[in-house]
Amino acid sequence: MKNRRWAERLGAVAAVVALGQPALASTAHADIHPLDNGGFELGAAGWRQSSTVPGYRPIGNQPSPAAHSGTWKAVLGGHGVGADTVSRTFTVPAFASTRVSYWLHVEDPRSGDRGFRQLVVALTSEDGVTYASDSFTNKDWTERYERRELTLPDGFVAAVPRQLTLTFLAAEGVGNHHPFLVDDVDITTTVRLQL
Ligand SMILES: [Ca+2]
Repeated sequence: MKNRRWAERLGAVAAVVALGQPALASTAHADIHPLDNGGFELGAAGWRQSSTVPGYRPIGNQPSPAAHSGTWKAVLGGHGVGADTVSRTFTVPAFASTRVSYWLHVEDPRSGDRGFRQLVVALTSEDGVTYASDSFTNKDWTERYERRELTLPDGFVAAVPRQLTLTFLAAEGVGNHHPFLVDDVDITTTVRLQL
C-alpha cells in the first residue's frame, strides 16, 4: 500500500514534468488610496499648514491664480520673503510600496522677479528619515500645471504598517511674488500578495 502511494506521487510529478508546466506561484496586488481631500476642495480638512507670514494660510480658494481642478489649491510662497508649509501624515500598510502624485504649477517669473525661491517636496518617516524628495526653483517655471510623481524606494517597505509624512515646503528670498501652486495630490500604496 505504501509503495502504491509513492508510485502515485511519482506519477503525478512525472506528469507535471512531461507537460513542461511547473507549478507557478501567482501574485495579486491591491492599490489603496489613503488620502482624502487631495484636491483641497474641503479646504484644509486633513492637512496641516503654516506660514512665516502672520495670518496667511496657504490652502485657499481665491479665484486667481486658478486651481488645477475645482477652486481650492495650496498657494506656497509669493510673498517676497518667508516660508510656507503644507503637510499630511498617512499610514503605509505592511509590505506596501508607495508613490505620490500631484499637480504643480511654478508660475512664470519673467515679469522681473530676480530673487530665489524653492519648493521642496519630501516623504519622511516617523523617525525623521527622508526617504524621497524632489525640489523646484523659480527656474522650473511652467506654462500650466504639470503632473509630478515621487516614489518611495524599496528600502522603506516594512513588515509592519508605518507612518509617513508628505510635506510641501516653499522658501523664498526678497523679490519673489510668484507662488508655487499645488493641487490634486494622490497617494497610492500597493500591496503585493503571493498566492
Ligand atoms: Ca482643487
